[in-house]
Amino acid sequence: GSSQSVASQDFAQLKNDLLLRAARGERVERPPCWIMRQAGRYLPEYHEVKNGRDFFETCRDAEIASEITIQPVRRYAGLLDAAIIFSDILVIPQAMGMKVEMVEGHGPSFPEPLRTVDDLVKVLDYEVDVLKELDWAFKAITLTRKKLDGQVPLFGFCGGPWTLLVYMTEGGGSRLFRFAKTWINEHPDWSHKLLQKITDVAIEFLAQQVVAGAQILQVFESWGGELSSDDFDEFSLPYLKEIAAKVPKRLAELGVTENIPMIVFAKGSWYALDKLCGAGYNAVSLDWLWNPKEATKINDGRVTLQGNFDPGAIYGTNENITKKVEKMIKGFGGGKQHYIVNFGHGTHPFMDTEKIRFFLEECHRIGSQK
Ligand code: 1CP
Repeated sequence: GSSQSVASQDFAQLKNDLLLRAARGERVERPPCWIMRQAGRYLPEYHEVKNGRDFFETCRDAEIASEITIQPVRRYAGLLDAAIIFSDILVIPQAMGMKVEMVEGHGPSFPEPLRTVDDLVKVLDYEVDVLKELDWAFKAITLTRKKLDGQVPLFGFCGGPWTLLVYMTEGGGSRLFRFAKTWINEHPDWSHKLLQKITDVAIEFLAQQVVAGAQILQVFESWGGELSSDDFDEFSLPYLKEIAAKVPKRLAELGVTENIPMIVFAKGSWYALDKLCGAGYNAVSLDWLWNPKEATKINDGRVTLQGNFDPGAIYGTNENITKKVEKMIKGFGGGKQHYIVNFGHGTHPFMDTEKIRFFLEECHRIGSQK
């Protein structure tokens, strides 16, 4: 608690606040740039530091997690306008008492997913002490913020409640969503109880990440697009709104006086863009399926839009990247207001780091044009 607030006063002055200004809706000299999943996977220096160690062990080691977080900022010096703490959305289920393993080359796996009402009741009854269970995450954030020395702001993040319900019930990534869909269609009331519990933990987790040193927050509702529009309105949107409404209140209680920008990414939930623009977030992140002009029209100047370069275009030629960057930035109105450059989803392990550099350079060049 209070020792962390004291520590936050020792942080260096932020030298590059472009992303915070753009997220708050101010006019900027060029659009800020960062990439979803910029830390890890495709970076050789990540695999070197990770050195075959278990994924969550790596996250829990503040020295290693902070090093991995800073690697892309160092490699792409001057091209990235934010860092994102190296961690995972599945640390909330872990804090809620569930076991989660990261299987090398496969992804997350829960040995005991929630399949019966009894399983679910156990999780509902588990008392979560966020500060204690996620203590390692706060330490990693504080150390990273210190090491960043004000170069760029640091993102804290969490998973959206529906996306976390999917992992907790499916036991990992999914194609059919058999178990998650069974829960919401057979037991909507129990599903809501779980979503509420996840939401409560997410609010505290996000607020405490800020106390520890995070300067901007993103909520990843990565499986949003698996819900119908009506089901999104029932099982995702209310919880995303609650997070946006309650994090600032919790921050005020914790003595944080700055206005911390919040971004929501609901992958695949195209039908919900209008509602998401009014959900209380400063910015809405878009997947690459969106036509920037259409999204800009629907937004109508309410929030900042973030996105939405097709990560797959990194596999193509430089000429093709240039053409697509140009279309994207122009489509979002030129990028001087209400826009943050990002991928429409994360990097892949096979991506060429020099192509990503070229992408970032082009975003700077084209985004700076009058
Ligand atoms: O670079 C960064 O963005 C910082 C760290 C970060 C973030 C923000 C990681 C590290 N994961 C995440 C978020 C995350 N994790 C999301 C939301 C964003 C998205 O949609 O991509 C999701 C869905 C997860 C779950 C997860 N963790 C997956 C996806 C599995 C599936 O179901 O498709 C995977 C493969 C992981 C492992 C993971 N997390 C992060 C990394 C670098 C890795 C790969 C681990 C490795 O191979 O070493």
